[in-house]
Amino acid sequence: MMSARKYLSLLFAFMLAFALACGKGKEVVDEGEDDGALKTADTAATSTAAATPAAAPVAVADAATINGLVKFEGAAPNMPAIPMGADPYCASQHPTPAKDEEVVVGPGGELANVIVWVKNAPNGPAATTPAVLDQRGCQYHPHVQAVQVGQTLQIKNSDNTLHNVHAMPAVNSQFNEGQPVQGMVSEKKFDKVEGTPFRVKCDVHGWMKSWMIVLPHPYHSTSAMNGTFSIANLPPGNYTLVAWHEKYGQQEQQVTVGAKEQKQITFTFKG
Ligand SMILES: [Cu+2]
Repeated sequence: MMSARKYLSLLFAFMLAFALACGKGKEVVDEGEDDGALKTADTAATSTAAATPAAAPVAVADAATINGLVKFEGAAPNMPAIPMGADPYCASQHPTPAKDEEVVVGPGGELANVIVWVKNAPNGPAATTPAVLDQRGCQYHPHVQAVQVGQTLQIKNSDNTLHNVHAMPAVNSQFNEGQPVQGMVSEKKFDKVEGTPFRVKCDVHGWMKSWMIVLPHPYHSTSAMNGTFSIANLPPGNYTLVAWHEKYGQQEQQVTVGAKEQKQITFTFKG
């Protein structure tokens, strides 16, 4: 029974490969007969990605880069320690209690955890690497991020305790999923653009919060502890750059980048 099914699926795979090879004969890489089907499958995958209406050609040779800095002006608020006592495992992961991550200001007055993205960019190539949301030490890593429409989001539980990841988008479908075992990975995708950041929380640990947006392109970044961010491979053009922080809101700047330009941009948020 099983072997018949296996045979049928193999047969189907070969028929599919043959059909694709006929349809795209010119693209089949001629490197011997043994791996012909495999090469054809690769070519088919590439062709599918290139045919996606959202994809636009990017002149990589002319691509510009925006290198930015997010500054914080004023006295940095003192974030309270997170009381993790309700889950002894979580508490045990932080000999020095973890602080609330709502406002993270670096030693030189830089603001971390700001999502920066190009508002009116061409759709750009599809993401080839997954985005990751790790649950570690009963906190989300990263705290904020942008993902691309259709990009795989890997949600990991690196903790030896139960997490329940609860995404609360307004445009995309919500999901609410328990991850009871350390090492579990759930894969999710968002199929619609969602430019207003939404929360991801854990229903077990009330302090666990993360923010996300979903963009149609890869031109986004998140400010690091030293406030820097970088958006690469951007086709030359006139753009609106958006910077969003969960407490201090959203700012925009107009930016023009020429071919191969390395543009320096600074955002300043006031406390
Ligand atoms: Cu949790």
